[in-house]
Amino acid sequence: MEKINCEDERIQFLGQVQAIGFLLVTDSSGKILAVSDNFDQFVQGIDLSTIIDRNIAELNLLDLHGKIISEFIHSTVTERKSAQLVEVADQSMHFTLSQLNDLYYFEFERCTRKEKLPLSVFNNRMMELQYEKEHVWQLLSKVISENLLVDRVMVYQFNEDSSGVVVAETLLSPELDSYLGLNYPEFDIPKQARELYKRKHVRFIADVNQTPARLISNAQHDIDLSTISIRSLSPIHLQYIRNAGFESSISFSIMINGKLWGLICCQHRTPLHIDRESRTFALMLTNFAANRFQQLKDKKRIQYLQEVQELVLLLKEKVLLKSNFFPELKQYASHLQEMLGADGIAIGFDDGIHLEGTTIDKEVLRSVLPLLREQAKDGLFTDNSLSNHHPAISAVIGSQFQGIAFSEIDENRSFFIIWFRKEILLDRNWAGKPEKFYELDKEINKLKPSPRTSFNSWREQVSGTSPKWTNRQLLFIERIKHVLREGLINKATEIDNLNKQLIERNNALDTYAYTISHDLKNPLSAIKLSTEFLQFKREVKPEAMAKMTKNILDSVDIILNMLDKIHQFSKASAFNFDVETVETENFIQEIVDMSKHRFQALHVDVQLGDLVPVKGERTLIYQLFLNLVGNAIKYSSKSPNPVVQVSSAKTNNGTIYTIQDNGIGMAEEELETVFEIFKRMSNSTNFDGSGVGMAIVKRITDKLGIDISIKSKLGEGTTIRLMFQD
Ligand code: BLA
Repeated sequence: MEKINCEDERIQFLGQVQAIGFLLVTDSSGKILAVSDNFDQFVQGIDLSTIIDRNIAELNLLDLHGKIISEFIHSTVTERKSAQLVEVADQSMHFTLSQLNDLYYFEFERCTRKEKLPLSVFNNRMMELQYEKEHVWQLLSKVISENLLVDRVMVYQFNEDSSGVVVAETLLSPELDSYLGLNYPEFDIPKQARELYKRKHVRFIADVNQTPARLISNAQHDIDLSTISIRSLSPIHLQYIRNAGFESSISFSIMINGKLWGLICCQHRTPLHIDRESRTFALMLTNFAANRFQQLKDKKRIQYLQEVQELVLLLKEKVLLKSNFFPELKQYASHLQEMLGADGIAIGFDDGIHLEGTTIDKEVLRSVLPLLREQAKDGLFTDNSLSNHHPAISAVIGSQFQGIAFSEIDENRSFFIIWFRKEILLDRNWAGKPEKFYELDKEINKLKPSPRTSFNSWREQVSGTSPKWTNRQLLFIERIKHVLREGLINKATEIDNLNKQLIERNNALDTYAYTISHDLKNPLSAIKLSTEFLQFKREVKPEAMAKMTKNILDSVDIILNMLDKIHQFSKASAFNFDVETVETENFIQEIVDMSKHRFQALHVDVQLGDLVPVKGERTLIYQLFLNLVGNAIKYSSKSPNPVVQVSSAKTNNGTIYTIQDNGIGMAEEELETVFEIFKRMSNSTNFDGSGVGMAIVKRITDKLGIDISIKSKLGEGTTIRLMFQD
C-alpha cells in the first residue's frame, strides 16, 4: 500500500488557525478572499456567510485603522508587517497586517499579557548573555524558562544528518524526566518544517486539543499560511505533542550564519497561550544568544588558528631549514597528532616511516598506502567510518581504526602523514526508539505516518565509527601539507642553489687553471724575450739594461701574483674575491708593450684614450685586458695599417670600455661560438693561439658581472665593448 511521507505534508497550506484569534485574507484592492470560520465569535453582528468578496473596509471593524491599512496596501514596499494592539469588541487584540505574494493577511490574536514587559528586564537578560563565556545555551534556556514559565525549555541542536540532540535544558517541574543528551530522529521535524522554520522563526500551539478554526475561502489556490503566527500546526505533530504528554508547545529557530542551527523547544503540560509580546521577547533573546555563541565560536576558531600558526612557524624554523628535515619532523609527530585529536600518527619520507601513538605496523601501512592514494583527491583522504565506507581499506588496517586522515605531501618522495582514530562505541540515547508508525487513512486509502507513543529513553549502540574530522581539523591538515610542501620545494631550490654555487666555484677554478697554462705565457715570454736580448747583447746600455730588468721583474711579479691567487683559491673553501677600484691605466700600457713583443707587432699603432678606473678583482681585470688587448694587437698585426684603440667613458650606471681594432675580424656566423673553449676562428690559422683566451674572457666577465658585446666584420676588424657596473 502507498505510504505518505512526513515531508509530503503541506504544513503551510492546511487552512487552519488556532482559536485564539481570527484571520482575514484580501487581495490588493481589499476584497476579502478568505476568513477563518471563528470570525463571528470575535465580531458580532456580521453574518459570516456574507463576508467573502466584500471589501474589508465595509466591515467597519477596522475604522480606527482604515488609514493605516489603505496606506499599507497602496505602498510599494513588499513583505511588510505591522503589529499593534487594537480593541475588537472590547477585547484587547494584537493586530498584524502582513503581505505574502499578492495576498494581504489581517491577523488578530488575543492579548493575554496584562502589563507591558519592562525594558530593564530585557536589558538585564541581554547583559547576562553577553557576559556568559561557556554555557550560553544553558543560560538561554534558564532565561526563557523564567520568562515564559513553561514546564520544559530545551535547546535542540541539529546533527549533520538532521537528527538532533538536546544540548541544554531547564525544567520548571522537578518531576519531569530530563531529555538532556537525548537524540531525536530526523523525521520528528521533517524537511519541509525545517525549511519553513528558516523563514518563520516562531511557532506555537496554545492548546493541542482545541479545535482549530477553518479558513472559508473562494481563492483559486490554497492559502499560504507560512507567515501567520496563529497558524494551527500539523495534526501529526499535535499528536506527537500529545503522545509526549504535553498540551502546548512553542519553538524558536536558532539561526547561525543563515543556517538553521537548532531550535529552542518549549513544552508545557497544560494549555498555555504565550502572548505575542513574550514570544517576541524570547525570540530576541534567542537571536542574541545565537550571536554570542557565534562570537565565542569565532574566538575559539581564532585561538585554534593561532595555535596552528605557532606550530607552522615552529616547523619552518626548526624543521624546514634543516638540510635533512625528516629526523627533525619526527620530533613534532606527537604535536601534530595532538592538534588533530588523533590516537596515532605515521609520517613517511622516502623509504622511512615514523610511527607514534597507536597505529598499525609499518608493513601493513606500506600495503595500504596504494589504497589510500587511490581514494585521495588532491592528496587528501579522510573518513570516520572505514568499515562502512571503505571495507577494503578497513580489512587491511583492522576494525579498531575507523577514522583516518591521509595527507600526501609529495608522492615522488613518498612523503605523507597519516592520522589514525580508534573506533569508539557510542551510546546514543534516543527519546523513544526512532521508528515511524503507519496507520491506514481510510479516506484516501493510504498509509499515513504517525508519531511514536513512547519517549522512554532508548539506547542505541553505535559502532563502526570514530569521531568525525571537523572542518577546522581538515583545514589544519591542508595547512600543514602546504607548509611542508613549500618547505620541500624550497629545499629543492636550495639544493639547486648549492649546485649553482659549486658550478660557479668550478668555473672560477677553471679560470685559474686556464690561466696557468695560458696567461702565464705572457709574462713568461716577456721574461724570455728580455733574457734572450740580454744574452745576445754583450754590452747593454744602462738604460736598456734597466728597462729589460724592470720588464723581467714586473713579469715575475705578475706571475707571483697569479700563483698567489691560485694558492689562495685552492686553500679557501669559498672563493671570495675582493672587489676594489682597479686603475687600469697602471697596467694597460704594460699589456700593450708585452703583447707587441709577444706577437711581433711593434708596428701596430695602439691609441690609448681615457682609461677610467673600474670596479672588480685586480687579477681578473688584468687578465681580461691582457686577453682582449692582446687579441686586438695580435689579430691586427698583419693588416696594412694596423690601429688598435682602447678608450673608456663613464656612463650613468657604470663605465664603458671599447677595444677596437682593424684586424682580420670574424665571420658573423662564427661570432656565436667565439666564447667556446678551444674554438678558433677559421681565419686565425696563421696566428699563434690555443682557443682559450676568449673562453677565459667570458668566464671573467660572468664572474664580475661585466656585460660584454662584440661587433665584428670579416676583414674589417672587431670592436669589443665592456660595460662595468659601479
Ligand atoms: C514539527 N517537531 C516539530 C516541531 C518540533 C518537533 C519542536 C516544531 C513545532 C513546535 O514548535 O512544536 C519535535 N519537539 C520536537 C522535538 C523535541 C520537541 C524533536 O520538544 C525535543 C526536543 N513528527 C513525527 C513524525 C512526523 C512528525 C513521525 O514524530 C511526520 C510524519 C511531523 N513535526 C512534524 C511536522 C511538524 C513537526 C509535520 C511541523 C509542524 C508545523 O509547523 O505545522
